[in-house]
Amino acid sequence: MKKVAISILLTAALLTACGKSGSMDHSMHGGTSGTTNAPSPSASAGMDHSGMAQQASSTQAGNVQAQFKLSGDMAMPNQDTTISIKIQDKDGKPIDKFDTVHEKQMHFIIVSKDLSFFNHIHPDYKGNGEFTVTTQFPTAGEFKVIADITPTGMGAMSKSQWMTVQGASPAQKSIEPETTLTKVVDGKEVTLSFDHLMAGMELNLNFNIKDAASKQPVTDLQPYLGAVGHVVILTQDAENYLHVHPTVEKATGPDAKFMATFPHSGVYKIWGQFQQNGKVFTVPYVVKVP
Ligand SMILES: [Cu+2]
Repeated sequence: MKKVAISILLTAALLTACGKSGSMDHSMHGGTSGTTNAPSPSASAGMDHSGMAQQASSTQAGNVQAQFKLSGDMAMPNQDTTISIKIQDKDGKPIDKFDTVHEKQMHFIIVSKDLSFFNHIHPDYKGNGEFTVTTQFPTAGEFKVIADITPTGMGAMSKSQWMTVQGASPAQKSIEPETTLTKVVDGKEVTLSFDHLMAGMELNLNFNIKDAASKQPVTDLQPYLGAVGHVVILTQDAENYLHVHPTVEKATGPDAKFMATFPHSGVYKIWGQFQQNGKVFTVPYVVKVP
């Protein structure tokens, strides 16, 4: 009797936790620490799915696994590489229904180990739990691939895997926190600000976008993936993936506002993606969260 009561209590607590972050589609995923998912130099790209990040969260992420596989034997820099992502339950049975979130059933992020390379693409759904995407890696070395999905009824979650691209890796760039969060990309001057920058609580991010030459506010942003923009945040080690959502979806600039929760203090890289004149531009930042 007592056991039943405890389990009901636990369920209630979990439901509450879900409700809180569930209202924001992918608000934040990922356990905060202890994911030992270090790249193994010998592992050929993604053949080993045992090292995949199992990120605990308020979703049913623990009941879902992803197998990342290359169609060929190995990944080479600057060559078309097809990756298959199979989504299964914990018994290996395909999960075949996915919610469309921000116009896609899967958002797929690729970053280099030093986070200097970022790519955000959308695999095609082949049915029966399998997605595929063809892309190119820019260099040799370690890359993290992250699949962001919402299996129907199971909540938003992300699954990731380190992949090795063959050849001699270029030198790693250092990831230094920036004090000035103003960047110029593709003729736009974009300034990131926070209402309060601290770990463990929800905060607001604002991207203010000007024309870099005229300093005039940009007011003609176009919807990108159904919203004013798309923001991805990763911890410095790429182990934690935060997916952030706009607070005002239909904005057109000069401000683009988002909400996120940094799970712990540390260094994070943030990519804001926006669209103007039919072209997407990506603005990166590195911040230290106290
Ligand atoms: Cu996407």
